[in-house]
Parts: sequence; C-alpha cells; structure tokens
Amino acid sequence: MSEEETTGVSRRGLFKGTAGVAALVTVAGTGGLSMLASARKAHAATAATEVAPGQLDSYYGFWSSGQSGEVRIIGVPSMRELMRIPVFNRCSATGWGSTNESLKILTEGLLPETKEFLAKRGRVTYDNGDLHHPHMSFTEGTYDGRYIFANDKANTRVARIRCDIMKTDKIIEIPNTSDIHGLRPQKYPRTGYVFANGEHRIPLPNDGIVLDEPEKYVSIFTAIDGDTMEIAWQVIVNGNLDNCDADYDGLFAFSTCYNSENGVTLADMTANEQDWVVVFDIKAIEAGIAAGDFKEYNGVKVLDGRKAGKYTQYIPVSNSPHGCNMAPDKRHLCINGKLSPTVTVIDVTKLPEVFGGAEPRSAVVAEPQLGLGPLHTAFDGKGNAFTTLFLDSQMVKWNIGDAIRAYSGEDADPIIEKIDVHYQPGHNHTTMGETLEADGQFLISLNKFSKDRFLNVGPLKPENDQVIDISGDKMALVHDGPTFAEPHDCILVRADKVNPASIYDRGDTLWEEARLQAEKDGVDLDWGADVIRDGNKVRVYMHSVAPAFSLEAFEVTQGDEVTVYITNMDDVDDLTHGFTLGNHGIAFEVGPQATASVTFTADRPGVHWYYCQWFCHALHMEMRGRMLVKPVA
Ligand code: CUK
Ligand code: CUA
Repeated sequence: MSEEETTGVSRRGLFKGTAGVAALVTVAGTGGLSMLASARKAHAATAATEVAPGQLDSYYGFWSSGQSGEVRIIGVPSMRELMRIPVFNRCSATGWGSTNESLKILTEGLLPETKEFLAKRGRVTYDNGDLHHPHMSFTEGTYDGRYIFANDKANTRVARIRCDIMKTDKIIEIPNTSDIHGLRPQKYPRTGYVFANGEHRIPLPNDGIVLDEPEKYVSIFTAIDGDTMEIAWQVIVNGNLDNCDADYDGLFAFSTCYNSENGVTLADMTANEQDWVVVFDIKAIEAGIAAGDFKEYNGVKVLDGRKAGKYTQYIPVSNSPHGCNMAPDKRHLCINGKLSPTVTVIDVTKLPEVFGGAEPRSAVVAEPQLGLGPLHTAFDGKGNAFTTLFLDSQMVKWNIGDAIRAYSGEDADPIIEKIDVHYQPGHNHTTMGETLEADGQFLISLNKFSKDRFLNVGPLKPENDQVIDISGDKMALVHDGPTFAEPHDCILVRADKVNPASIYDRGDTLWEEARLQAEKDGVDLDWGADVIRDGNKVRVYMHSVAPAFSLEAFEVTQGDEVTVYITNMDDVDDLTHGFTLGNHGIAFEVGPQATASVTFTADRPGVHWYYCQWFCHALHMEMRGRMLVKPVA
C-alpha cells in the first residue's frame, strides 16, 4: 500500500499545505510538532528550488558582479553557479587579459587619451571594472539570446557578451561623460540601441579649464548601436543620471535623476524636495541628429536636451529616485523613490501629450506609499509589482491597478503582502520580468548584507541573493544564495531563449588576426607544428589534441618577441585544453576548435616547461613541452 492509501495524505500534499501538516500531526502526535514544522519548512523550500542531480534549471540567470567586473551565469531556481564570464576583470583560468585575442577586445575600444594615460603607467588597459547592469538584447519585446550588454561604472565603458559562446566580444569607452551606470537595451522593435547613463557630471569638454564651476558640469545620455557597438548619439541632460529603461513601443527611453540641484556635495545633491525622471523622445532625437542639431565632441554627435522641449521632458518626482522599471503591461513605468517611501507610476501612453505641452506630472497615474527605501521593482506579468525596501529589509508585493485606483481617490489598498528579506535588498528580478513574457514564477532579491545568514567567513561577508517563489498567492522565501562582491542586478531568462554552442566554429572571427598571420607565414593554423623566425620575432604554431601539443619543444633566443598560437583540434564537447608557460605569468584556455595566442619577450635563458592546465585526459599531466631560451652570447 502506498503512503497515500495508509494516511490519506500524499507526500507531495504534505509538503505543500498546512492541511497536510495538520493531518500528519494527528498521525504522529503533538509531541513532534515543532520538529515537523521545521521539517515542513525545509521541504517546502526544496520543493520549489530543488533541481535534482542531473536535472537542468529552467532559467539562465545572468548576474552582474559589481566591483568583481565579471558576469556570472547562475542556474535558477537551483542557484548553482554555472559559469563566469570575464569582462572588465582579469581571469587566471581563461587568460582573459593576457591572450592577444582578449587584449584586442580590452584595448581597441579605449579612447586615445586613455591609451596614452595607461601607457605612461606601463599598462595597455584597465585591470578593473564595476559591472552593475547586465541586460540581454531584445527582439519585439522579449529576449532574443544574441547578446548581453553591461556597464562599467568605474571606467566609463560598455561591454557586449556573445551568448553563442558566452564570451565578451566588444568593449567600448564612452567619451564626453563619466561613469556609465544605468544601462538598458531598446526593447522594440529590437536592440537596436543600448542606452547608457553617465552618472557623474563633468565639464564638457573635460579639459581641466573648468574646475569649480559645477553649473558648467553636464551629464550625458548615450545611445549605442548594439550591432556595431558604435555610439549613435548623445544627449546632454539637466541634473545627473542614475538608472534607465525603455518602453515596449520603441518611442521613449527614461532615466532617473537624483541631482536636479546640479550639486557636487552630498548636501547640495539632496537639497531639493523633488528630482525628476528624464524622458527621451527617440524619434525626435533621431530627427534632430539628422537635421544637424548637434555639436560634435570626440567624434560623437551630441544634442542638447537640457531644456524640456521636443527631445526631452522632465517629470518631477520625489527627491533622489533610483530604480527605473518598465512593466510588461507595456504601459506603466515605475520610478522607485529611494529617499521617498513611494513608487511613482507613469503611464507612458500619456507621454505624447506631455511632449505636446501637457503638464509633466499629468502622466503620473499612481504614487503608492510602500515602505522605506524603495530601490527597484519587478513584475509578475499578472498586474502585480514587487519592490525592494532597502531600509525596511523587505519585499513588498503590490497591485498596479489598485495603486492607480487609490491615486484617483477610489477606496483601494495596493499593498498585497510584505515579507522580510535578509538583508537590505537592492535590485530584484522576476523570471522573464523585464519582457512581454513575464511569467511570475520566481523572484530574486539581491540583498546587500548577509550578516548572520551563513557561516562566518571573516569581516568580509558574502551578499545574499534570495529566491522567492511567487507562483502562488503568497510569496514564499525558498533559498539563500551567497555571492561574492557584489552583484547589483541580474536577469532571469527562460532556458529555451538561450542556445549556446558546445564547440567553437573554426571560422570564428575571435582569432581573425591569428588566421591572417598564419596565412602570411604559410602555415596551417589548424594542424601546424611550426616555428617561424622573422627578425627577432618568433611565431610558434602548435595544435593540441588530447593529450599532446604538436610541439614537444621549441627554441628561441633571449630577447626574442615570441608569439605562441595554440589551436585545440579536439572537437568533443567539453574538451578544453590550456597553455601555461611556467614562470612567465602566462596561462590561458583553448576551447574545443578554438585558437588562442599570447605574445611575450623571452628574456629568461633556460628551460621552461609549458603544460596544459585543463584536466583533459588520463595523460593530462603528460601534456607538456619545453621552451628553450638560449642566452645572447
Ligand atoms: S544600482 Cu546597485 S542597487 Cu548600480 Cu542598479 Cu540599484
Ligand atoms: Cu590538455 Cu590537459
């Protein structure tokens, strides 16, 4: 007999509802009550987030990592970390920042003056970044699996990750502005533009002539062409810029501004009672650029949108708004109050009237008081919103329709439920919640503090990214996920939207320069085992097939500039090799069917072993060879 037949309760039923627990308590007697309660809690949690061994998650989570400078792929709901994608940081495992291929990406988009500044310090690029906002490209209002775009607040850059191989393929520095913070792709008809906010105001041009005249500082909104990663145009705004979003009709973009005072000190920046949301009319800006209504700075067309008019409108909201979130109902933009306990709801269908001369606040249709420190809002696609309350350490679920009714004087309470999160949440995100396919399954709360939630690992504690099951009427906190410094944001993408390759295409443009060089040298990049001497330059071509490199040794002379090209000719899923050159600070990944290379000066006479550092074969330890460096006589 099954358990259900003997007790009248199925195991599944038990873990789901209180009725089941009551039944079990009767069976077991009241003595086990507290034990059972905690067992039920534990089981309820695993039921929602458990992904059994060998099973796959239903969502790809793309996590930012703040000052760690990378993007992480997390499986949701299990919260298993699946991969790290180096972007602005250095990576000891993959060689990001030391291979020629990655250095090309890390350097080619830097401004000339940045290259010069770095060169004086003996460097070719920045070693750090502050990556807050990873967002996927859109087609017709939903994720299309092509790219992830991300900002670097520290060094004013924007990066693009190719989702077919989950590697960064472009990084550009944004001129005329300082510190890219808010970043969102255009949702409709496609990406299209990637909108990026310059947060900190600087003089334009920032040439050291203007120092302490803050009224001459400006903040700039940038539209990048996501296909070419070139800057399409920039708009100068009044105040500074924080977070941004775009609508679902391809007409408007929005940014929160927390410094309408144009101040440079904390007291100045928070003096006004109200700040604003800047609304950008995309079509009008495009027409203005086409009509020549711009000035060029550093080769970029910059349009002046400081005065409200045909290009921009400024909608007053309470002091220091932060998050800027467009609801999947295509209509409601939620502006999170931060210092104000409110979220301001703007009806984007009223914006054409505002551009036509209507009072800017006429587009505001609700302003519910939700709690202290509202920072970001996510959506379930069923008319509900979830807002993080930083100061209250809570997540509040509220209904947009009820908030609108309450604002218009009807008797309605928008707040549905509040739960504690641990602790001090910043961003939150729902499954597919920033798309027209929001599905209301899971909500992530990215909490800035974990305090007592994990084993103590010293003064630096992890953050805590919690999973909340929102599929039922009640929010259920189901998982704690510790993370290293410092995810600000994430997106949750249904697994079928992303379809990465398992091995590289030999024709990939990533190693185009290696391909051209091999052609010039008359060697076979795929199957080569060649050493080409060209003056004091030496180019070493080898391929790897487990468990061997095609060259067991090569010889160079002290002072030679050596480039080693490694091609991994294994074409088996998951068969990555590596190349580590001992005592040279060189190590990199070579994925199946990929080529990677590194250039260095051979200035240490002697025998130096190189080896494969990716465990690839039973004879992996034997996968090695020697570089012989002859001293100059
Ligand atoms: S910001 Cu960090 S919590 Cu940079 Cu998106 Cu709001
Ligand atoms: Cu190849 Cu280890």
